[in-house]
Amino acid sequence: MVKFIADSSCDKISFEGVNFESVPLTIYTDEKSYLDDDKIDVHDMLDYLSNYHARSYTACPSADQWLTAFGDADEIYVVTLTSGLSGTYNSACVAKDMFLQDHPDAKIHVIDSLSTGPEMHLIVEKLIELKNEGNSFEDTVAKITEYYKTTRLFFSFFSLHNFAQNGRVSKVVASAIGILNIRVLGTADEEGKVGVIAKCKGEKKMLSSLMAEIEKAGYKGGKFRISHVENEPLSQKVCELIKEKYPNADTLYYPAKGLCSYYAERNGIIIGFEC
Ligand code: X90
Repeated sequence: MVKFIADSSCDKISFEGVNFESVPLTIYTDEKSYLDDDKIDVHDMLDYLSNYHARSYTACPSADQWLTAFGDADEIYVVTLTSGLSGTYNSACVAKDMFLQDHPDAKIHVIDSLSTGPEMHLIVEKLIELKNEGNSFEDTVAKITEYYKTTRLFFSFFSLHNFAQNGRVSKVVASAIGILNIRVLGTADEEGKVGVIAKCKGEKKMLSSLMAEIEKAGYKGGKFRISHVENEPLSQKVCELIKEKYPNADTLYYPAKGLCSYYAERNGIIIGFEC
């Protein structure tokens, strides 16, 4: 049995007709926690956090959570959040070693996306496609390894507060964002960390910088995915701009789940595409 698994930063609970499972991260304050599973109420979490002024943080899945998801599958593909910012990849690798001790004939491949959200979505979509084409485990691993060198991730956020309070970007980088209608345009860099490209004043400036970056990255009209934190209008606008320039582009947008919503914060959008 083939199984596809991603942590919840992939922003998907299911892929239609596919044996897929999402493994949740958790968002915490000292008072409350939100497990990022199919029952999470993201809107409530965002409201709660905007009124909560003490420390909040997140935690990656435990090896046990991964093991439970592996279940009794014998060909397993796992896609994780970047190891540059989270222990998620590491805990999945620990679980893999434990699983193989008990299931020596199983095949399991863990992919460090060096990214998150929509870029992970693209990797899962590609894995499903490769298996549907009848590729062996070995060929699927070889092909997916090439594939995700050609995908990119960008984002536009109004705040980097939660990144800064968790030490995942420096306070200097985060400063001046969150005031005066400034948005930060950034990317997942080569080490799978947050790369800030520009601080843009206003949506128009952000959109023109974003479109320039997408072109510079080598986008040619392939798959284009956006996960957004309660910002459907902006997602729609970006998809329209993409379609104007690349009429055959395969675009899709959808709401982010808990983990990405926590870091991207309200109105943030995260964009993944094929180059
Ligand atoms: O607690 C943990 O182990 C989770 C830490 C997660 C940190 C990163 C989450 C990113 C969420 C923002 C996307 C833009 C930055 C991408 C850089 C790779 C969404």
